[in-house]
Amino acid sequence: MTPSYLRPSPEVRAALQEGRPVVALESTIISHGMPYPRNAETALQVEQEVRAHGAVPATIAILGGRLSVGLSEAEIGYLGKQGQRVAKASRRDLPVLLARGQDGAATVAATMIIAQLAGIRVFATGGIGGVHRGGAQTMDISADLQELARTGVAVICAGAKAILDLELTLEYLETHGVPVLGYQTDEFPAFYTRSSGLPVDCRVEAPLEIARIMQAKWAAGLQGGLVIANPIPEAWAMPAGRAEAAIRRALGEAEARNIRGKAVTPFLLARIEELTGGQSLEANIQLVLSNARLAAQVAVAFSG
Ligand code: PSU
Ligand code: MN
Repeated sequence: MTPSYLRPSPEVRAALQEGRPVVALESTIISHGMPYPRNAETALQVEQEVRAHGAVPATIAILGGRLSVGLSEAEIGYLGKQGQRVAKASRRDLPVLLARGQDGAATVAATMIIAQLAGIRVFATGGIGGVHRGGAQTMDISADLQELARTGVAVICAGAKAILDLELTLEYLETHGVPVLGYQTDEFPAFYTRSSGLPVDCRVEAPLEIARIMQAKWAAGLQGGLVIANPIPEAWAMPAGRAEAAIRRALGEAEARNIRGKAVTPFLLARIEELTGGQSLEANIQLVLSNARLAAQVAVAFSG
């Protein structure tokens, strides 16, 4: 990919040139993860949270066929308003969007690729994609996992969305050599809830410790990313039974309506929000804010 596709904002470009901490943020969560206008409001709040903790936010999307790193308020509003009318762009979608000069919202995988091209090492999101339930049969495995295996970015998330098979997701990450660090937890969090009953590889207590592990991985020439799993703040965690009941019902409906491919995750998130009377959306917003905070702290430690 030639650098001419890359379009960093002046602020992000200056921060990177001066070695200041920058945090990448994805945009599929805006267009496909939450309803308008909460999606755009949340994206702006997340940026503020990154700033408040000493780093420069870089929300990433494909706009007019350019890999855009650092969006304006108007561009974030546009993605929010467009919602699912904008393409959900993962690694396989980038060539077409670039060649045609089109727009796309970047998934975790695409955001990692673009962050690495721009020189950003820390990325905050809600939850990574993973192996879907029944994935051993359907082979529905998010491209996010492959990307973690090959692209050198640390992804701060609240675990993988509980709509997935978390056990298989962790197996996949293990096979592909991706470290999974639990931030102040021994357990892999399950997005809407703090625990899954599944252990992380290693518990870490502080941002500096995370920065040292990132540094060691890449200095040793080990390619690929890291998962930093940060459980949803206690006050916003959903009762496990409530989350699971909504997930099961939404999964059944997706099956009955024959929803497939990249439409699966957005459908499930929207349905779970309806089924929980908006509680899952509040949880989602709060965990993203919490991840943005930790990511800024990690970016500050890593740049020091
Ligand atoms: N996490 C959220 N909301 C989201 C997503 C993640 O809290 O909308 C998005 C991310 O962009 C992630 C994508 O990369 O869902 C995974 O989609 P799939 O399962 O189709 O790979
Ligand atoms: Mn999929």
